[in-house]
Amino acid sequence: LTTVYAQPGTEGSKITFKPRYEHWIGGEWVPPVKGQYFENISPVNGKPFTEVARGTAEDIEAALDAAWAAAPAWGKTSVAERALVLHRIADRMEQNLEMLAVAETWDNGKPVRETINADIALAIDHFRYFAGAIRAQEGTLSQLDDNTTSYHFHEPLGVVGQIIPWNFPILMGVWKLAPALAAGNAVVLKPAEQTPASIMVLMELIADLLPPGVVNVVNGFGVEAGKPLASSPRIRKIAFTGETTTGRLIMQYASQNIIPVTLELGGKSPNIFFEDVAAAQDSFYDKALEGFAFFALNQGEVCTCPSRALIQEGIYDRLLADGVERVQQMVQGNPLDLNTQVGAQASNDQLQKILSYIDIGKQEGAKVLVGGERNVLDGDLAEGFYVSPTVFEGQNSMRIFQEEIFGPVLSVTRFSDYADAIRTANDTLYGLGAGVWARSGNLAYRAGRDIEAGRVWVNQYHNYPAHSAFGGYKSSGIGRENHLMMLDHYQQTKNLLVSYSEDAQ
Ligand code: TXE
Repeated sequence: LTTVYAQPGTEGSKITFKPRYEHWIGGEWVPPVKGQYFENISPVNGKPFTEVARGTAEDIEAALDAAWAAAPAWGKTSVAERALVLHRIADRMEQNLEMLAVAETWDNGKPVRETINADIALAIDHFRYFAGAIRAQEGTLSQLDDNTTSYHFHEPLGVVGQIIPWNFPILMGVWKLAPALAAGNAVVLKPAEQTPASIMVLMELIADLLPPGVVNVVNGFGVEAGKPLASSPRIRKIAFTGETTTGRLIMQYASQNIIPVTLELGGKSPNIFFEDVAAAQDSFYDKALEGFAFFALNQGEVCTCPSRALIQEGIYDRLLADGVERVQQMVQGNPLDLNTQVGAQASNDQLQKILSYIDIGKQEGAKVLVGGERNVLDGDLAEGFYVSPTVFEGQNSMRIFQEEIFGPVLSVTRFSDYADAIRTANDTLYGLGAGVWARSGNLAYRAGRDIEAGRVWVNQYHNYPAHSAFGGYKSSGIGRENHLMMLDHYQQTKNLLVSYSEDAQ
């Protein structure tokens, strides 16, 4: 058994992983039909700590059976009852916040100060938000004439499929689960093979709060378990977060069954610093520097990672020098240490991908200002997957400016005027996030509207409140997550057109 503490001896932050996790189907642990398992490795030390059921189409079928058995009754519960269930889940998570945070850190490699303050805290709030949203949702009624009324009802879809990535395993799971459950659907969810354990810890924690079969989790690999789920004629919708190329496949599968798809895909988000941020050396400038350094948050494994910094000429040298200094001060180390700001990459594959992009950047002639290598930590952590936060200076046409690296790697370039800034910002396949730093409200507003991205942060970055819509323009996806508009993605509209006339028409 692997027992992990954030602060050894603190019972509240202790998690003991099971030696083996089966699938979670119909409210029970169910072994995989084919009897196969895979090792789950902690990025913290590069060593296996549990094994996990390796799902196949047969397991997906069993999960769909359980979900379809549960869906009708769940869809008919009152909104008050469903909201109460979501509140109870949130309360249970809150009572176990540190334990969940440590489980997430061990599975994914991210610092525990983030899992405590962001991942798990945001997930809890997400359940609460959708508990409220579903109670406040109303249908519509129009009176077409004296005798004819047109009602619009929201109805659940039935059973939905959800496929999530490894960068925020619990939070991405909850972003999808909370609205789906609030809307009255049953779910089959497939976590990422790199981070299968923490979500199972969550399932075990909330097992008694949900009717069996309302949430089912089948672990496994993309083609073996994800594809049979996404291509099943027995789901009424598929929600996916992951790579853009996988998103294309998901759309193809869904087209066979004519079901709705929501996709949250890659990004290459610009972070634009206009000259007026540096009017004086004050706290606003300091905040902008923090914004510059946000590329390393979550080790850069964030779809909205502000991985391209565009700095206006007049402040270029000063802001870049101060920004690099800020990056040098970042504390990288054991993710379980509460002081650690930058932890480990989620997998060895991801580590290798990032290192290869660092090589590509060097070969392209970009200049390394800080970092640019693997960080080998001492002792037990020597085999963990750590990359030093890296800042490159180069041009927007380079691959390191155009391709998603998904690591703590920032590519910086300069711009002359407003038009140049917007042109460079939009010169990308993607359109997920962007940052604008400016004191002038008019300038910030204009830039916010001119950037082709679903989320533009102004004078802040990496803030994810449940009640702000999140999603991509261009190749970054389809549909939105968060916000009550999300309920639309998990409901269908029933129109009841009624004549109350007693007369023949
Ligand atoms: O993604 P995949 P990977 C980006 C990031 C990263 C790259 C590769 O740049 O380096 O993608 O990561 C499941 N049918 N993002 O390879 O493959 C898979 O099992 C059905 C950005 O991990 O898209 C996992 O559960 N499912 C991103 C999920 O899809 C399939 C977050 C994501 O894996 C499948 C993650 C298939 N054919 C990576 N193939 C973001 N937008 O935040 C794979 N899967």
